[in-house]
Amino acid sequence: MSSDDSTPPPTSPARTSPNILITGTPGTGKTTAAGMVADAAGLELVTVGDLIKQRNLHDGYDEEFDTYWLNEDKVVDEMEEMMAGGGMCIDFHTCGFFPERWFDLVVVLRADTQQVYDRLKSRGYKQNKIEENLECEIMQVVADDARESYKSEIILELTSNTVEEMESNVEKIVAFISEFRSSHQ
Ligand code: DAT
Repeated sequence: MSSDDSTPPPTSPARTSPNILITGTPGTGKTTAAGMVADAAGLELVTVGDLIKQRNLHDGYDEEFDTYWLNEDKVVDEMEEMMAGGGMCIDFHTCGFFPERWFDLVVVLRADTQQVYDRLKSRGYKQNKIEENLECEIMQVVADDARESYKSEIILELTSNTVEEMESNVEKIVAFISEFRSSHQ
């Protein structure tokens, strides 16, 4: 064996617990699933939308769409240190700007447009914001972003229309985490 064989590639840092990204259009169930995964597997949960508001990682507020203008550089700088040790469960509705090296599994949640509509409506979203998100789900914007940004082997696309699907999704993700931990000790 040459000495090079023992050097891990720079894209595979020696994490003993994985970093998981749970992404998808708003209303697909990310925050619910991420909370369940973090609880069940003992990962630290970061809801990036909350982090952006709490630490001002934005470029102001967009009145029309009732949202903050994301400052990607500020978010990445803020999260870099917390991602370094592994064991993080990240929840955000867009994904391509995160460094590829951060994640061991990228879960893209999908839901039928009727489900997304009902969930966003009951959250009190304005009509234009609901429509924008429905179009995003129909056009598979987040799934395409994930495919362009991460290796296909680490992407898991899961539907989340029912509570049963959500529970089964959480089980799959938790199984991945257990497997990762036993093979990275
Ligand atoms: P997101 O974080 O993607 O915006 P959420 O986790 O806040 O979505 O879920 C929005 C609402 O829908 C919330 O009331 C929980 C519910 N929900 C999420 N996933 C579901 C599922 N698979 N089945 C039934 N309800 C679900």
